[in-house]
Amino acid sequence: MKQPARYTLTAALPYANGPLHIGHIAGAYLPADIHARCLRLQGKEVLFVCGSDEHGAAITIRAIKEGTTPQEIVDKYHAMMQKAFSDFGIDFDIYHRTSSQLHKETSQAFFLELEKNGVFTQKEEQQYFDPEANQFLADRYIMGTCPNCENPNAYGDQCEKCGSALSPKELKDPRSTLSGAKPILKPTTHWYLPMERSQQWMEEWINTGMLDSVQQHDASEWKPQVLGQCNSWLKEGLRPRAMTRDLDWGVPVPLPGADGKVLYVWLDAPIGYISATKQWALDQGSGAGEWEKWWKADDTRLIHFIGKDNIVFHCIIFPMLLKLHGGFILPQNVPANEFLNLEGQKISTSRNWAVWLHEYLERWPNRQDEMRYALATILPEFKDAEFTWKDFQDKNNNELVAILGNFVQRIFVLCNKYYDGKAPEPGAGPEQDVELWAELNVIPEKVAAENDRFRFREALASAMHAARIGNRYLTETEPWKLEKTDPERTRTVLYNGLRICGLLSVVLEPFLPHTTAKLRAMLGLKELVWDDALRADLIKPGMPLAKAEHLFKPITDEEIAAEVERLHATSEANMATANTEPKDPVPTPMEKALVAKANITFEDFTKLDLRAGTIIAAEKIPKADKLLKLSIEVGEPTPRTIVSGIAEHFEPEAIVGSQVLVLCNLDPRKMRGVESQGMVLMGEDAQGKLVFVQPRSPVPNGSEIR
Ligand code: B3M
Ligand code: ZN
Repeated sequence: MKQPARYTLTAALPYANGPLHIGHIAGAYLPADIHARCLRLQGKEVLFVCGSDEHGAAITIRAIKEGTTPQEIVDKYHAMMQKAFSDFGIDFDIYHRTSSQLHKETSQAFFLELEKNGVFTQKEEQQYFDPEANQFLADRYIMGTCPNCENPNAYGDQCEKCGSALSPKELKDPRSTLSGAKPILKPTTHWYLPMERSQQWMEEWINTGMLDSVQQHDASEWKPQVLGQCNSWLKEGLRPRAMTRDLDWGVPVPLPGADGKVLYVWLDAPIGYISATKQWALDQGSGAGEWEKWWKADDTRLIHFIGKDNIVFHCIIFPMLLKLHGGFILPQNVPANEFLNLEGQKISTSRNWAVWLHEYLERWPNRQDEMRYALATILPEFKDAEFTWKDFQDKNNNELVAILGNFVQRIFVLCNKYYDGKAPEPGAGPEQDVELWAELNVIPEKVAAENDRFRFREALASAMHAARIGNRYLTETEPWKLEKTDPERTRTVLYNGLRICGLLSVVLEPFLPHTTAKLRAMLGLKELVWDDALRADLIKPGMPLAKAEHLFKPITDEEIAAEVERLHATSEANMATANTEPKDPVPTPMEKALVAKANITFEDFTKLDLRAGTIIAAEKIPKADKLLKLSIEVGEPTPRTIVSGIAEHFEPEAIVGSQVLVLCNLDPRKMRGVESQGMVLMGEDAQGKLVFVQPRSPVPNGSEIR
């Protein structure tokens, strides 16, 4: 693979049909922004593009609901999202929109090139038509009863209750969402992308990174859940997919005989990344071809930041279109995030169970970094994560205030007190504090490496570690006492402290840009670059320092209670005026445990060696209150020894003879000197007492559980 000369970073174009909430931010925009900022600081050439997705049924349906036109909807929400992103410090190079003329031209030209390359097939099919609204009904324009779970409010493309993918004709009792009328079938012609023709190279490209015998990416760097989703799609076999729709809102299909047809929104939207790049190049005043290197040069690294619901579009369909068009590079990585839940429930727009970004910014003015921090520490990088206001408070009070703010505050207070607000001259003895700097010197490198691997939670933890080290150093050296006995050493300590502030103002910048700007201003430093973090002369003795200032202030229990109350109140108010929209089911605590884990493939499941067994002996392990040593017959010549943490729930004698389910291929593990060769599966009853998971009627020991 070529060394990258530049990075094209994209963040999913949000539909301009509603405001942004913190789930969107944690899914795509914050990680993308952290990545972009971190690369830019390292002097890398970066273009970070985004914009509003202004086409598709998501928009027109919203317009119907609000009793207005699609144009008004997109104008309203585009402006709102653009402002919220900018106020929150998401630093796009351009935030464009797909309703622009430039985008229309770009996506039409793209479509025509595909048509010229013979990529599409045309097919006439019977499709649902609303005789009252006089319109074909695509995707979400049609609702009916799910054939799988009987949910009466399933959409034409998906049932949100059971999650199954549907096609409109599978729905029972279909109805039009436009008029409520019973739709009729009418023939219509569409342009299809025969995806099956690309099955082979697609499989190879995704899983090995090889394309036309060139190594394009390292598949081991792709997240397992991204590869998993792609492969489960590929395994089902790619099928033709319609790339046009009968709609009057969208980019018109630029061909004769295609009146009333527009490009499918998932063809149109990703091309929005390209048209945004073109607009950016125009805004720069650079030549007409300037945009091309960001999409065509083989030393450009293209990375798409998205949420997990957009994986197949960015990993399979868009790359396929780029390749079939020709001349474009394919994404190097698609580090999709999982979902963020909120206070124990799925975020839901329809139930207003959300923290809306623009409202947060209003209610918490100038507290962007507090939310950026709380979200960055819980990014759903590998599995769903959960935001709670309590955690937001804890992260602020226990980390931002107590660790980062406190450290900076102490350094500035002491420098103001002892040195009249100037940086001190360090005392002699460079051999001092060698260990301190050995620990600090590796931090920028670590943060950068974790950023490269899209491990932003770890990167943030590594950056914050510098503040922890700083606090520990102050606790050990106690400069406030030392000043009386050893002013020279005190000067060194506080000089080191200022250098750590400088270091923090660089390595925390990708995460907390508002705070680091403040911190740099306190230090009297201008814009910094990554390499400045460790520059020995960053802090010049004698340079003036600002007055000590608290970078963060504690958040009270009352403030948090008000937020939680607000969430419940607005969401319940919304439910009282409930409309016909399907509701996301509220998960019980047990369901919560389930949704918190990422999907696995069937293959993953088959890796488990699960068997039925019978406990033939049980005894307490001396000096271990919780552990029982069990002997379990699982159909092998000798019984297995399994150490289980159930001693507080069962008397050993009482369980001998019980049939249980055993995970047999768990790595053996020694506990209290006894090797445990597996694990007994347990459940919990309503009182929290452990119970065995047992077959309903006895089965032979060793029977496979599947
Ligand atoms: N607008 C879906 C979404 O907002 C869609 C993404 C387009 S990315 C090119 O989740
Ligand atoms: Zn269903």
